Amino acid sequence: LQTRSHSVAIVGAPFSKGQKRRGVEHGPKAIRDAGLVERLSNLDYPVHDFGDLTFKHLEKDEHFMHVPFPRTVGRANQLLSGAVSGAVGAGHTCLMLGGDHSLAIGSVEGHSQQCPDLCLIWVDAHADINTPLTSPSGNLHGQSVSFLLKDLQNKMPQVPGFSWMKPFLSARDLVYIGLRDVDPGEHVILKTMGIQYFSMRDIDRMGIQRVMEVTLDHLLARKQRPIHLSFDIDAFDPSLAPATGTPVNGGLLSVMDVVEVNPTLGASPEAVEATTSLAVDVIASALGQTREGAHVAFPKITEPK
Ligand code: B3U
Ligand code: MN
Ligand code: MN
Repeated sequence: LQTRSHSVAIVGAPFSKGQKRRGVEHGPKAIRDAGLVERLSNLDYPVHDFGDLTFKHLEKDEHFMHVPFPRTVGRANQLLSGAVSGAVGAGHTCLMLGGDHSLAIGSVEGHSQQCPDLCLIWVDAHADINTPLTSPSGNLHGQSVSFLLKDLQNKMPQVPGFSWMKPFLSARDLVYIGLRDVDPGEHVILKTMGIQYFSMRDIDRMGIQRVMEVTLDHLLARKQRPIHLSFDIDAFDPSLAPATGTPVNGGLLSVMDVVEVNPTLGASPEAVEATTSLAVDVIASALGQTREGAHVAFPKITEPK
């Protein structure tokens, strides 16, 4: 029997300018329509849905090198940062629904306003750690982590739109899970900075249970602290689902991002529904749903009259 100490705040971020395909801005609606609020309520969480943020596309927003929409992405993240900071400051566990993964810049930054000692678990097929100078595509959703890391500061150019923030995260406060598509420049960054990561191959070899043990040991052995879980749906492999369940056991999950759900890319309505219900499953297991079911309050085994 368990009552939740935390409430969950939902922040929708319908934004897609961190990459070139449109459609991912419909992610928040698609995930809500897949029954998110009901699932969270079934887990006994008080849910506060803050609705969707409204993002502006800035008129004058020339490329920076080959990076499209830098000011628009910077401004969106500044707005999101304030929303996440507000939700965490009010005592909620914050669930950020994207939108593309460039939004993690603002989400993690806003979280750090309230919890400067946070650590970051990045579940993704990609490392999203290109700098504008190493990025093959220019897309900011493949560069989010480079904006957060103190240790990369001297490799980062001044990107217009991001003067409101400073990098704050140490390389040792970050662990990747699920990598399977890393660019050459990213690989050098991971290796030279000594960042802990588990590729899909590592998960096959070690098993997800062991991967989570090592991850949490790496991040929490020195001290218990809030966890930011940034979950890119393109990471998804059924073996990763149990991984989301672990941080909550210690009650440490503080902010979770669920990003890159693009309902316009599904080949059929069934394919779209498969992805959105996967997103809801991942959120529910991150928030404590277990295989044996939800721990809703159930005071007494019913007796026959
Ligand atoms: N690493 C590549 C590709 C990529 C990153 N994230 C996604 N794709 N989804 C890049 O563009 O930086
Ligand atoms: Mn990503
Ligand atoms: Mn990805």
